Amino acid sequence: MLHFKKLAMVAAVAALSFAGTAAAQTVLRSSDTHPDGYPTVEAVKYFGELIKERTGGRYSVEVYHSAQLGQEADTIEQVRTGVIDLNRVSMGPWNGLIPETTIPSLPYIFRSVEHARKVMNGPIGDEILAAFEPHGVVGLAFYDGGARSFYNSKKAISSIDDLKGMKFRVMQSDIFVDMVAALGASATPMPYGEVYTGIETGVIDGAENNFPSYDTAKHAEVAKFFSLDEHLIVPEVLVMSKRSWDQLSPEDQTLFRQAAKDSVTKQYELWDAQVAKSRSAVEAGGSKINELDKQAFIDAMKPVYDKHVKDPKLQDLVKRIQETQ
Ligand code: GTR
Repeated sequence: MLHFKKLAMVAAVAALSFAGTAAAQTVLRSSDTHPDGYPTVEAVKYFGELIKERTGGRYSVEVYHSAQLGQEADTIEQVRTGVIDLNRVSMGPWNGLIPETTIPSLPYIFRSVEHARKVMNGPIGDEILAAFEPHGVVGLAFYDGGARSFYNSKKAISSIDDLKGMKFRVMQSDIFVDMVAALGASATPMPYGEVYTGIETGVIDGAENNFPSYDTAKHAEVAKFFSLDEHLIVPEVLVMSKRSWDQLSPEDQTLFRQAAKDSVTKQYELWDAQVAKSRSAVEAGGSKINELDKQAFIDAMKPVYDKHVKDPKLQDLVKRIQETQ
């Protein structure tokens, strides 16, 4: 359902002979868990500016940041049923619903952030975007979510042995639970908004995420040890409710898809700047960041692949991603 705020748009009188026309303006509601100013929030705002400009003001976007509309699992239901029009979320919470989303959510599937950008912004990414459509949403674009590493309140992690017996929050997906188990630790799936209190009260020892989330969600205040094992590079996705999408003309659909793609470069720029800014901020705040040898972590992930990549179609996807240079 589109959210019509039928504002009479008084056209700015640009040409002298033009008295002004009235047009219906549709304001699309979009959700994001992150605070205002975060790269994904700003990228969706930028997407909104592009569609406003390119539709002559017929459409615009209002981003409800800071989880105002709920935690990711809830907003995914809202966008699937058409309660909200757009949503920017991680790939993780889609894993139980859309098999194709599990592949870019596998530990160490990407060799680097550059590799992930190349894959997700090319034909393989388009194929994964198309997999959203039978599930009530249209996949518009993938953004960068950087590399995720473990952080905790207890000690620096330098080897798998250090993780034994520890408890980490993960996103709500079986892959992440199995990933943590394969490292000898235990995982508790919980919404992002509960992680700070979870660590503070000792319900969990830590969590795993990228520098911008660790910093802006203030997890750095309660978990000082950030160990760079970079086990996941999970892309972010921008989706539109199929119900809202079906109300767009074919021309507008093409325009929306293009504007979303055009917002990706912007998000990458904002992302790179935010990673550097957040890393400095947490270091200044007293976080201890340590490098480690990743090979043993990579090797330990074999059972996760064996369990989650059984379907030949998914196996082929893994192969093509690994072959992408
Ligand atoms: C962030 C991601 C969010 C959310 C969060 C989490 O990096 O941008 O969409 O998935 O992680 O861990 O729940």
